[in-house]
Amino acid sequence: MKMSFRWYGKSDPISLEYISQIPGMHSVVSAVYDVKPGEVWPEESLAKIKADCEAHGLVFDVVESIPVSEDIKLGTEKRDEHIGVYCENIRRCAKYGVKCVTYNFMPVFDWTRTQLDKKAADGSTSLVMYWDQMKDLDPLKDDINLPGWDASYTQDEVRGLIRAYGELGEEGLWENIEIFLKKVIPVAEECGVVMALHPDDPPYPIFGLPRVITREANLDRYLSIVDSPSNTLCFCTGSLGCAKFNDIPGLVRKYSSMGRIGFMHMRNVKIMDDGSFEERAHLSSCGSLDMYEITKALVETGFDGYVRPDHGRMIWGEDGKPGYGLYDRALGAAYINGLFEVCEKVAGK
Ligand SMILES: [Mn+2]
Repeated sequence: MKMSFRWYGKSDPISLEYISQIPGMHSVVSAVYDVKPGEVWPEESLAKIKADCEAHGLVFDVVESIPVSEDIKLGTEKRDEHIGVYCENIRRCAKYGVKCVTYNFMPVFDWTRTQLDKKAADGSTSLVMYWDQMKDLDPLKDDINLPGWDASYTQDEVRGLIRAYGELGEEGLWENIEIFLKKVIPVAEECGVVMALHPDDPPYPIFGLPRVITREANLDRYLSIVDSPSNTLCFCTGSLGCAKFNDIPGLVRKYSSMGRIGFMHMRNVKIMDDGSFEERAHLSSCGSLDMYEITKALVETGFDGYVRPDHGRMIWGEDGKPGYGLYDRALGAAYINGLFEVCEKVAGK
């Protein structure tokens, strides 16, 4: 596996120097963040990220994300143009050494939490989703500003999008996924790029929006639409793992043995009795996921893709982008490195 770390570019308070000081760090996961979905990424921006990473002994070979525009997801009249731009962005990334491109198919909102700085007993903070804070919210009636939601939409635009997705429904979304994959995967194959689909977070419908990247049957369906080694999952343990119906080590073993995991997001999550969840430290004993079994499944199936520690807590007085501080993610990377070393030695690798 290749250990990696997400970096938000020059505006990220965490420097590439700090990232390079984390033991075993190989790859930087980044993107051109100042271009809207549906627009072409300037080559100079990609060249700059590549050069900055190389100056610190790191490799820029994973992109997270090239966003899929709402026009592609909804299948509007701009769809073909946006898919063309998407393919061009894959070609440009490949030209600058990118091997893996992450993306998702979540309608409107990338992820949903009710609080980004929930304080634990030890004083650390993390992202949480509590159902008692969600259950009475109706974005079609009320103005809602949940943390992390795209503030560039007005409440009326959000309502318009929610209605459009309501009309599209799950099968409509699947049709648009199929059109996208059939155009994009051949381009990725040509360029030697692996596309890695991030699951929906959390993996069930929110506010009636269709969300389909949620469970085994749907992951199977997604991968079978274009049966190619370039059509893979970004297997996010915390996203799929906040639903009890997903057996995470079992799914990792299955998809890794098929060669269909391009990228692993590794983090732990604690599922509460009512289905609410809290992001926790990476260690197995801190949450509901068995991180050892997950790593063992990867090692025993010969996984050779990218791994990154996903969201961390805020600890040691650090202040910054929720989930994306330095300290707890660096602890996560060190822990995951340890798990891999043990599993590889036990497996005689
Ligand atoms: Mn993730």
